[in-house]
Amino acid sequence: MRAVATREETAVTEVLTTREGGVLTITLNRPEVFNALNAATHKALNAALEEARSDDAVRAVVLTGAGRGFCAGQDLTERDMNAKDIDLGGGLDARYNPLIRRMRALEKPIVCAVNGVAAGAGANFALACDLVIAARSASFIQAFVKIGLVPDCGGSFFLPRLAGTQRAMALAMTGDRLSAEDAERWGLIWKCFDDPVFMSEAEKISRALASGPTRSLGLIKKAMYASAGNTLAAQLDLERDLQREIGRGKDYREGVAAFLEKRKPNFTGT
Ligand code: T3D
Repeated sequence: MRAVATREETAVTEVLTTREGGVLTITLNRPEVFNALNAATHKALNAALEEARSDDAVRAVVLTGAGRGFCAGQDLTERDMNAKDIDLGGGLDARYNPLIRRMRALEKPIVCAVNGVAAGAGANFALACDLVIAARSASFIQAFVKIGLVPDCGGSFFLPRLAGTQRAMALAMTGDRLSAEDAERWGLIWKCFDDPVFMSEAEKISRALASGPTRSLGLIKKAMYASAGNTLAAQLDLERDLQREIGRGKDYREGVAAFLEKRKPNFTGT
């Protein structure tokens, strides 16, 4: 089904969601604090991801930030620094880790459109997405060490795999700012675009994904992420199983028919 392009905006608080055709755009919306994450943001972000999961009309998701920043990580004003026992692990269990798992498990592509600085959990939220693009002026900071913490939200998993141990270590230990151009060069992100065309490029990419074979995109995600913990033998078995499953879908028949008829496929995501 190719959804008719309608523009509909919901929510006016910490997270904005916009629907256009099959694309759900989720915008972190606390621009005055570079979209730092507070409890309300977490709640709204979870709700938006649940909408993306449960609604078949959503076939691609874009995550971006309002204003100059993408996301400055945990809202540091929200923590009670006078508490006798500070248990940051509890917050990760309750809020951050389920979000990262939810993003990775979503069987639809998530494009992260990094519009500005991405720091701390904000940087690692970006890396948890499936395709990461950035405005040329954006940057990535593993800010944790600057406040005496360690990377979380999967940073210590994603970084060494994407950039190699040495670069990952340096980013985490120094908390230095990495430009979008270097992030692209190092393989942390897919591409960066000049600021004036960045959002339109993000729209182009997400529209193309939303008219793609959605189930196949979901299973591509599954295969790629499973490979990190698999042997080649296990991965070959997984690929066989996924191919068996996807080969029974309508989009495969449509893809082959379109190829043979020399026309563009009309994928329905089924
Ligand atoms: O607590 C737990 O649950 C553990 C989990 C932790 C996950 C984490 O994310 S820990 C890491 C937290 N994040 C940071 O440490 C980043 C802090 N922010 C910065 O380093 C800088 O603000 C930026 C590099 C992001 C941007 O720098 P700059 O110079 O362009 O802007 P700025 O002036 O520092 O920030 C603009 C405003 O946003 C400013 O407010 P003001 O002074 O205009 O009223 C600043 O305080 C506010 N802001 C930025 N980041 C945060 C924040 N407010 C609250 N929390 C923030 N994280």
